[in-house]
Amino acid sequence: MGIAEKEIKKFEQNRVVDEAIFYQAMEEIVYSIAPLLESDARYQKYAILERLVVPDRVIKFKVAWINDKNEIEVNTGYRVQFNNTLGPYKGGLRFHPSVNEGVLKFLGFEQIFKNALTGLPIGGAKGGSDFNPKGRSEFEIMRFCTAYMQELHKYIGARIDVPAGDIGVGCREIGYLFGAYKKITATYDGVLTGKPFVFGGSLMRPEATGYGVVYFTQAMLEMQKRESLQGKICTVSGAGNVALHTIEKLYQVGAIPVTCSDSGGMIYDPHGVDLALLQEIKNVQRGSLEKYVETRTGAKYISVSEYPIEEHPVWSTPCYAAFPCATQNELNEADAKNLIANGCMCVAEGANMPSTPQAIELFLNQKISFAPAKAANAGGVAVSGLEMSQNASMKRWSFEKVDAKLKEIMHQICKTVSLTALEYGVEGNFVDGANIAGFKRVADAMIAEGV
Ligand code: NDP
Ligand code: 2IT
Repeated sequence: MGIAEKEIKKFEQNRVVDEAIFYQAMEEIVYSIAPLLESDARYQKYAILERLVVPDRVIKFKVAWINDKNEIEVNTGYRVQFNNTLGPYKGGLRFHPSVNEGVLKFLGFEQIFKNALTGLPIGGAKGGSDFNPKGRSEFEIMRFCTAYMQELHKYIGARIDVPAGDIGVGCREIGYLFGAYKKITATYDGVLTGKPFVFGGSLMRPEATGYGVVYFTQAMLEMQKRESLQGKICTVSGAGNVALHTIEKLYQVGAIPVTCSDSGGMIYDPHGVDLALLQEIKNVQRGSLEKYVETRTGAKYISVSEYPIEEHPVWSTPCYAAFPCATQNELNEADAKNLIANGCMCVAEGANMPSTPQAIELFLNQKISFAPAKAANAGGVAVSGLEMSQNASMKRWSFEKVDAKLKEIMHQICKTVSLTALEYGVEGNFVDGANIAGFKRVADAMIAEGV
């Protein structure tokens, strides 16, 4: 390929604003809230939906930085500030090569309703970059974060917009981003959440999303008079922050998580995955899951190149409850059929929108206890909200205090979602329950704030 073609290809890659994923998220909400729009004319009169589906602003910028070979690399940075009716914009940053405006619009849109469900004063946003952190040195990550913040700092603030982590952005990256913000602006405030504990992070923020998913699942199963997770085989996808803390909490409640996965493949360990080994491989070595079977010889590693077309073998593993914790659309109709055929009774979404609409339809039709992401994984952003409270009051809370509050919030969300579903004639449908309850809270506040 000649230099001109190479340059054109680079432009091509950056050209598309693929909104399909955003439409998927939007359609689900619109179908769920249709009965509400019909029953209450105010929502149409004040054009709530028309106003909600358009972000307040999409900030897109260049991030030029220098890699370890002294070469200049250029990435695209974004922040989608979707809606700040309930409080400052709030939502994570994702560093992954698949990031584009459409992906961040879907995530930011979902975040509005998720954050509303927590009952905390936080609006909805999402941001990130198409930067791929894989294989980068610590200093490259640091330089990228500094360059990214060089632009982002203009648009955020403790009372304006408070980013946090998501895929590819954990405690380490938040630390570098915070350090850069502090140096550029000469201010020390809670402008990001998920910070390391030593400079203002909340205890339990790293654990919050995964623990919250399990708390929500326990509450849902109890409410629906289903057997608890105790002694049950569970399947989990992903091997990042959310997956590992879901696995940790599953063990604590007596369940047996037997799978996990990353972008290269999956592990099936019939006696339960070895969490300490996983933490060593993913958090310390930052390596591939393939290494797991070098130590745990009784476990099986299946590489993505061996996956059957259209199916993800995590979901053909028999289980009582399944926890998709990797990424969007990772569980499709064929996977849902496999889960149901193997006796799965419960699916709880740790990732954002991991199940396709066809998979969700099957779960709901089959009366599977289904916990949608915006309710089930709200524990992460809820503890981010608690971190903002701690920062604003210059206080630190104990692990036990944050854990108790997280549990209370997850139970409260479960109750709200269940009661809302009942009130709108779709008992047990937590998808509609979550969408209606989240929408209503934001919509009523939008009406009260005026246009
Ligand atoms: P991490 O970066 O810590 O982990 C992501 C995991 O998912 C990794 O194992 C990664 O594999 C895998 N993964 C990511 N993208 C893909 C892909 N396209 N195909 C296959 N595997 C993939 O992220 P988190 O655990 O923080 O996030 C996981 C999910 O949870 C996301 O949907 C996120 O939006 C959601 N979430 C996160 C919250 C948080 O507090 N962090 C809060 C609420 C939701 P590999 O290591 O090989 O890249
Ligand atoms: O999707 C999510 O809720 C997150 N990535 C966490 C957002 C936050 O602000 O803590």
